[in-house]
Amino acid sequence: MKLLPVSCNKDCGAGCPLLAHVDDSGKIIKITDNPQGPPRSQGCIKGYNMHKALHAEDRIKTPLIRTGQRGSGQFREASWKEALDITAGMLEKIRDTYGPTSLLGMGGGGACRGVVHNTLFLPLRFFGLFGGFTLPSGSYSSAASSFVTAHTFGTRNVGLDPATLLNANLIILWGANISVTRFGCDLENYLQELKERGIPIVVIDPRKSRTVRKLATQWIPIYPGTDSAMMAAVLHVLLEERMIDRAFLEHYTNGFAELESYVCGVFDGIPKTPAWAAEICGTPQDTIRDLALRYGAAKPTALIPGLSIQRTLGGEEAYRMAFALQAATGNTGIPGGSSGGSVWGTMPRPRMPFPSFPSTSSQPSVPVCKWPDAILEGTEGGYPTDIKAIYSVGQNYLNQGSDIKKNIKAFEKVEYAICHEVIMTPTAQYCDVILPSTTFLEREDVIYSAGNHLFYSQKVVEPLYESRNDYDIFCELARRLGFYDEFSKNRSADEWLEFLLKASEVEDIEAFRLRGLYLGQDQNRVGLAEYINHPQANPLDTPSGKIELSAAASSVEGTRNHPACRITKPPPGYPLRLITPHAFARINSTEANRAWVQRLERKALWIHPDDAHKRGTADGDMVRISSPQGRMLTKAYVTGGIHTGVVCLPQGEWVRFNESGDEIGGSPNILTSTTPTLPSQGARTHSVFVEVTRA
Ligand SMILES: Nc1nc2c(c(=O)[nH]1)N[C@H]1C(S)=C(S)[C@@H](COP(=O)(O)OP(=O)(O)OC[C@H]3O[C@@H](n4cnc5c(=O)[nH]c(N)nc54)[C@H](O)[C@@H]3O)O[C@H]1N2
Ligand SMILES: Nc1nc2c(c(=O)[nH]1)N[C@H]1C(S)=C(S)[C@@H](COP(=O)(O)OP(=O)(O)OC[C@H]3O[C@@H](n4cnc5c(=O)[nH]c(N)nc54)[C@H](O)[C@@H]3O)O[C@H]1N2
Ligand SMILES: [Mo]
Repeated sequence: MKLLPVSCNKDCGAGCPLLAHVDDSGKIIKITDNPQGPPRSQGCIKGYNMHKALHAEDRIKTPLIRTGQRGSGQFREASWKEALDITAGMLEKIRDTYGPTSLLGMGGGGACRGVVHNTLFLPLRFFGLFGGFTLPSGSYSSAASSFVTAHTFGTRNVGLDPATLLNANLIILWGANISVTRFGCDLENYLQELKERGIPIVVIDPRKSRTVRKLATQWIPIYPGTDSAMMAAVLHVLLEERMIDRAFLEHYTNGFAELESYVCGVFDGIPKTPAWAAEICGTPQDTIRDLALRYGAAKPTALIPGLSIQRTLGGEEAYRMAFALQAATGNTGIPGGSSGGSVWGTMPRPRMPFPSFPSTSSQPSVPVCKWPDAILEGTEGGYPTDIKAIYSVGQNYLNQGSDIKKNIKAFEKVEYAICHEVIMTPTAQYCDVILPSTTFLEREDVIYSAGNHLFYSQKVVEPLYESRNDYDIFCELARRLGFYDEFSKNRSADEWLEFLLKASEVEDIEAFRLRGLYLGQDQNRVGLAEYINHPQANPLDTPSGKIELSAAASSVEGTRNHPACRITKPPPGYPLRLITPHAFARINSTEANRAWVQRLERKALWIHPDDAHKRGTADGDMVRISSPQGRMLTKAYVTGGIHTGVVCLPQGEWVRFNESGDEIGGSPNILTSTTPTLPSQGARTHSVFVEVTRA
């Protein structure tokens, strides 16, 4: 039996340090935590099951070429030579006929975060050298928060190392479901420790999430998309009770006066009181007031937002209000406090370069959540290019992008669609060529984690079936297209890794390889601490050099510069607010089809007993969910664990239709819309309005 350090590198950014237990025949028996990982780190069910995915029967085993209609699922097996020749021919034809930017280069949102085997960076390198492409810009995850973070702080390094949370007196998880979404391999365990020490942990969430059940000392239900209103009301109480740190605001921020006037109702005659917010948020005013009083008294307080609160219409404002609250209470940049910004991968990581890619700034781009619109409408619709081909690496955007019907039309419109995949996803079904990829257990790599560390992931088995590394696939295509030398620099993937490790800050590479862990020097970093400690020496890269609480650039045209509450109410006919959170046992849609994942996830619509009763629906009934975009059938899960007026369907299930055109696979993106939140152009998958009826 051998024990080999590996690292899960799924898109929760946890990058968990794990150990593969390999028997004498080379078979992986199980995957457990690597005891040499960083303090309090722990993997989860996703990583522990990776060997099942590795050996799963339904892996794509050979290259496949489509034979039936797009979406029919009819393919024939092909040799690598044939598949690569066909793919290179398609790329060449597109480049010669329409120019390279008619290719939509979709590199995985982050399906794989390896240094070499990286589904985001490798495609950018390839498409850049190909001559250009149309870039889906921003991310589904965090477009709105990234946008306002940059304008407010002038840096994205606003996170923290979780060890610093041990100094906190109060934790507010605002729409953050850490026990599921992780945001690092150790954050959950630090929060657990705080709970054991008696530190209150408040979770604000429309539903009783796993985090509410495991970590919370208080659950505050709220209507989705209304967080900025509750935050404004909290600020109102803090102002009224003189619990504001005026000196801190004066010293470190610009623009608070405007926000204060807004909160007090100077502009619109509406003071943003708890009574005002109670109706908007569906949360009792006493609960809001009590939260504010405890918040004001309990310094240091760490407010940790989920990304959920910004994947809403007006989600930019929720983040801006959170920044303002933390500054107004003097909690920014101190141990035990936080900036109010995202803590996920928002601190520098150890120096470890990756194969570089040509700058994407000169490429035509479309906001990622509008990719199907860009294909369907093209230059006539005001988009920069007419897209003729899709190249997708490590993503399932037909399913994961909003408005699946539109996505299908977009895939049907292009001349060619190509993907690298591990399993036959709904997106792969719509491709002309599918090139089978390896999983991380089949390759050697270093994994970027969410914290100040790196993980080494040894190759445990040789690539199974005929699968190949994405890197090797690109090399073969680059050879056919005439830029192999530039793309590969004549290095194999393993030679790249060696080369990059030598350029990294890791000194003892062999020890790193054997232990699986490299710890950066400082594990107690708080974002913005340098600025807070020495503001003159370290001004922020903002117009005032300070935290810009009222930045013109982060407001919508025609509105004021300060954070404001932009709340969308359910429109007539669609009275329920649907949220589509991330599921526990899988990452996004990856492996949603697998039996062991299905057993762990309830495929059903969460609905409150009052809402179910109004609709004559009982637990387990089939219900029809309708939105302006589409309709679907699923089972009802009637539970007091969700706010009235809100329903919940976890994202990621694979789309399937019955003969009447109803979605029956459980994929909520049949209901979502590509109309983004502005000005960030971010996805708003937690602002979906629906009606539910008994089917
Ligand atoms: N297990 C697992 N982990 C993951 C992922 C996964 O698919 N599975 N995906 C990864 C990725 S790609 C990302 S981007 C992140 C996503 O991270 P998040 O966006 O933070 O995750 P969500 O699950 O969408 O939402 C977190 C919680 O917020 C609640 N919520 C929804 N809308 C609102 C709202 O308007 N206000 C408030 N207060 N709460 C709300 C949800 O009920 C949920 O419990 O997670 C990462 N981690
Ligand atoms: N309704 C709703 N929709 C959402 C969200 C939501 O909250 N609600 N969240 C959005 C968010 S935040 C995100 S990030 C997106 C995520 O959506 P996607 O980026 O599409 O992510 P996955 O669904 O995980 O798909 C990743 C694919 O990569 C494949 N893969 C894994 N490893 C490799 C590899 O090494 N090489 C290759 N070539 N392929 C590999 C997997 O098999 C899988 O099919 O979904 C978005 N969609
Ligand atoms: Mo994401």
